[in-house]
Amino acid sequence: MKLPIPSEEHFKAPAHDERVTSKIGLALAVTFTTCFVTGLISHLIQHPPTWFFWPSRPVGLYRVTQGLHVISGIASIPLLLAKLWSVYPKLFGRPLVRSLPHALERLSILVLSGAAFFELTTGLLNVAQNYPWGFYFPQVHYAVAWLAIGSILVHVAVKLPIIRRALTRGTPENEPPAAGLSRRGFLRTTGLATGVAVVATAGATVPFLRGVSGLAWKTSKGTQGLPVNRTAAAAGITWSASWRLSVMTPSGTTKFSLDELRALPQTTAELPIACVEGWSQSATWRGVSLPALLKKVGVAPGTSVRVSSSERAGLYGVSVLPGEHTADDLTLLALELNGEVLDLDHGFPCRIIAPNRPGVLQTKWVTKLEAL
Ligand SMILES: Nc1nc2c(c(=O)[nH]1)N[C@H]1C(S)=C(S)[C@@H](COP(=O)(O)O)O[C@H]1N2
Ligand SMILES: [Mo]
Repeated sequence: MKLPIPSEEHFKAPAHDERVTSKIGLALAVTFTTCFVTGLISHLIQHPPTWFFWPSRPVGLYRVTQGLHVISGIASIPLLLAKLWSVYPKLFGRPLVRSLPHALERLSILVLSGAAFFELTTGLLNVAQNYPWGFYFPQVHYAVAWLAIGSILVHVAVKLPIIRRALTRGTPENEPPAAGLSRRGFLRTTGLATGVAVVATAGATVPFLRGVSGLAWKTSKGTQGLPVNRTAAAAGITWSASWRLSVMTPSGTTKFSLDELRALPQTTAELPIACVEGWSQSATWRGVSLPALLKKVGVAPGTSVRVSSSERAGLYGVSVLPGEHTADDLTLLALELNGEVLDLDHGFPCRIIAPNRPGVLQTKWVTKLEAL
């Protein structure tokens, strides 16, 4: 028996109505734009061009932008699936290609869906700290983000007349009730699925949702009440009493033993670790304030400083503190966490903790500071 090939005309369910597609598209535009902008901010902080400025206050701003990045990304997943469901009958539109503009439009939708899907799945796997690929995630995720946002802009521009028509047209008075799930039902289900996805994961970064987010895998259960991303064992870190911190300036190198650092005035600060992988948590840190340490070796606070750790391999053993941060008294070379000497997993003997920065730049196991 030969099955009839369905055509676009066979799909009459209300979920495929252009008003549904447009409403979900509007929600998707909001979540995707939020995700793009916050992702761009995160990228710029980690790879700052000369024109870029990121303040050191408010201390939790990055925690908010990166939290929004992950939450808007997660919200986009059910929205994208619903949108694709809503428009998939178009796949059966015949003829396949009507004209050159039509062919281009179809191609752009292919690029758009592919790029959006790629961003959402790689982002989700990144949040789950699962890297089943051979490429360097941040670069590829960043490059494809431009592809996605560019094709979204083209798509919206091309569809603007339909979107406008669909969003301004009310429900006709005498519309016959359609079979199956209603338009409103489909929209409500989509909204519910989006809400559930967000609530299930947002506890990784939103404190009051911690108890209800079943999928918030990083919690305060880590050592000293704070999750650990890379353990000392994984980073191959051991410590010996001969450890010294080297502070290098144009006029020479000063070395500090751990006891000498402990003897300096100590500052306490409540600061979050906000990991680019989507979890964040606040903690109480205590240590030597960086501007004070710089003054001690004759360097003006506000000079940028390269921080190196004793980690030989790995991508996160070195970071650069920009001037805004080396001038801020809350930027610490921390020796204590939540009232205890830093655990080796949190960077013993000392680590950088600075306000309003991505976790990946909060270098642990510091051995060297260089005034640049
Ligand atoms: N030397 C070094 N510092 C590092 C890392 C690392 O791999 N090596 N990981 C960073 C990342 S990605 C994060 S989120 C924070 C986590 O700090 P925690 O383990 O104390 O919570 O440390 C940062 N500092
Ligand atoms: Mo991180």
